[in-house]
Amino acid sequence: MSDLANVGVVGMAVMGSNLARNLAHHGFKVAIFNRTASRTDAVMAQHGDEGTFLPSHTIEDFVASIERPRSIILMVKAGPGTDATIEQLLPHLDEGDIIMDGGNSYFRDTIRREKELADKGFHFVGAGISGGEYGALTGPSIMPGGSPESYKVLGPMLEAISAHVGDDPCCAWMGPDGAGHFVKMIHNGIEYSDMQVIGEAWMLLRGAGFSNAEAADIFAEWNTGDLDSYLIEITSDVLRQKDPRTGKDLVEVIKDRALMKGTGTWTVQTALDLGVPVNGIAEAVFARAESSHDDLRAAAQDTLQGPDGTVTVDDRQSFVDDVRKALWCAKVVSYSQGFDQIRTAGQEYGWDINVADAAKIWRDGCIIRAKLLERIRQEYDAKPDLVSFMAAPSVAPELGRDQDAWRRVVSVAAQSGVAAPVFSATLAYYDLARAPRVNAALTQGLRDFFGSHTYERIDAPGSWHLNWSGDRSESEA
Ligand code: NBP
Repeated sequence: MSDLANVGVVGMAVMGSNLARNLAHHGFKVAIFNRTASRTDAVMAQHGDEGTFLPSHTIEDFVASIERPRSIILMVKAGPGTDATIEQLLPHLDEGDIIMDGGNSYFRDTIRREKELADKGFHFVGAGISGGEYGALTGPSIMPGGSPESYKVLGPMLEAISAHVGDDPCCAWMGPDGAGHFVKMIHNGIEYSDMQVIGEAWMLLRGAGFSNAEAADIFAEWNTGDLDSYLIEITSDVLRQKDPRTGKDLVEVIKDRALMKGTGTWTVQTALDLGVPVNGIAEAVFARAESSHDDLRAAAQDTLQGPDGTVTVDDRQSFVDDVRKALWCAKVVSYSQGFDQIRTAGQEYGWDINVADAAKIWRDGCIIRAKLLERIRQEYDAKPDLVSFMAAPSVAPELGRDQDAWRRVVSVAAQSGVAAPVFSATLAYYDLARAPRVNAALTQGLRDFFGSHTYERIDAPGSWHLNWSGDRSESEA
């Protein structure tokens, strides 16, 4: 048997080291390398006995320690670090070798890198990996994109180390070049809206006088039903946690400024490019931005008036049920928007993404894992060109059933001064989509008035213009 490694991992920070250990736990021989050698040494010192690792301190030795065609996984900080690492590797590689970038790279960078490397005779796989450090170690959700040939080599290894639902691995080929990183980007966009709707529900419960411990119990209860998901589960943990320094609820001593690393912003930027309305995800990104806009908040707190966020509730249990239903509806619509963006991008960029597969591999291992994903999988499996998950035959009646509660919650939030941007934006999206007539008719009339931008008629084909400044006659444009 060869002494060479089956796979190499570059980047021994938290994600790379855990992924390398996961590979080793599954019987793969793993070459490891990190720019700063001490990190490699630390992995060997702490975990070297967990499997077969081949550590190297130089990139030449690292490449030489891997069997051909080589599979090399990059787990380095996304951006210039990824390009720098590829540049260092290239002189030592042979035709047909595979570089997989498992970082959170922007999908357009992945498209560029895939082309550059394909021109040089190498395979480049952009793979989204979700699950955080624990997932990387015990089974993440993996979203690879690249050439089908490279998936033939990498696929069995990635599927082996991924999370599983029954026998189904939470790893599937998403499509060519940037498809994998695109799908991971949408995963993160949905993660933003998921966390925001949970936060909005918490603020409403808090405003109605529920303690954090009581809210934790409510979230735990919700986690036993349709809302069953990892994020709802850990919400209970975070709300129950006491601050080790003061003994207060930890959540009350954490500064209310939400930070971000960019994938939510990319999701919204790309949605705008594609013309896909994802207002739930966008409002979640903007809510984080507003939360950390210190100057704006200080100025507003000094000057702007309104209710103080206290929610007056007659029947506590009915209110809790309403908030649960509003959370469910807003979550369904946010996921629906994200999947619409995947479907549209698949068509627009020629990726032909199997949308059901994206739902399938998010059912476990990743941060947005949720019971809802199995339903999304089933709907797209039954109808791969499904236009909108929220309008699917099994989903629409449930939204119809719960929408009264959703409207009550949005009204109560507005009247009480509790900011609920995703609850309300998703409701507006729902109403805009289902209304037989929307305000766009007047928008087109105004556009034609001031800019001769023309309008379409409901009773005749073509584009039309009214001579607004003259005799107001109509002509075909
Ligand atoms: P970081 O994103 O913190 O990156 C640190 C690693 O990048 C270290 O190994 C560092 O080497 C290496 N690196 C840097 Br920085 N610049 C480099 C360069 N110019 N050349 C070579 N190596 C360079 O690590 P992480 O949190 O483990 O994440 C790794 C990747 O996985 C990232 O792309 C991240 O976005 C993605 N990801 C992270 C999570 C998560 O939960 N953390 C989840 C999913 C995906 P050094 O030791 O020499 O500085």
